[in-house]
Amino acid sequence: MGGQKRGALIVLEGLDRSGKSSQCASLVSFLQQKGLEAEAWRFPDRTTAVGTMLSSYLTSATELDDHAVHLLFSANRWEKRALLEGRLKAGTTLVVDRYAHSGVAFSAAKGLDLEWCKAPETGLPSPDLVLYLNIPAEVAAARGGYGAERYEDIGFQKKVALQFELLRASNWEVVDGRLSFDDVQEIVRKHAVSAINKCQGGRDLLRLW
Ligand code: 2DT
Ligand code: MG
Repeated sequence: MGGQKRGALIVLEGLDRSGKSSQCASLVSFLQQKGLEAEAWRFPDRTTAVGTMLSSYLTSATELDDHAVHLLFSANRWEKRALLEGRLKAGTTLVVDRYAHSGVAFSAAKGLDLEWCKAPETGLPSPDLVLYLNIPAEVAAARGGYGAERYEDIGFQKKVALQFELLRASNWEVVDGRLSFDDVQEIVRKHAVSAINKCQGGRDLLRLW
């Protein structure tokens, strides 16, 4: 046991419009109401200098080589690493909307080599739990439609889904994203609480991959 009770690194992944952002917000409120320390995070973090470049790329204000933008997305996680680990060690659970898995899946869907895409993420803190909100691209697209950002296109989202499948690992829980908001919420809460308990019980923080 010992004194250190760290927070859990919980990541929500999935296609655009799979429900990640709403479920992240709901999960953080739920955990805080239970008296736990919890924060909502998201990647890309568009507030940093690197994030500003990513945001301008995503809105198509600028063009960048696919490899270069991949490395910028990764750099955007590395620049937050010290803060992220500090929060976890201080006992705060982080609920993160997208992480390295989106980084790899979106770039590999463009045709970049999967192993090349994974390499720059190596050594980042590994999520204790990845909640993958699984939804067919057609169903996601029908949910009020996409915005105007890059990648918000059914054909591309289907390719992303195939790449996500290749990344599934033992720390993943696949949740049926077609269920009602409340049903998804209940499943998300159950898995999150179990992950937090394991971390408080002394589970080590692991590294990707
Ligand atoms: P949001 O719609 O969640 O703001 O994401 N993306 C995201 C990547 O290509 N690589 C990454 O590392 C991350 C975190 C997914 C904006 C878009 O950016 C994509 C959708
Ligand atoms: Mg988006």
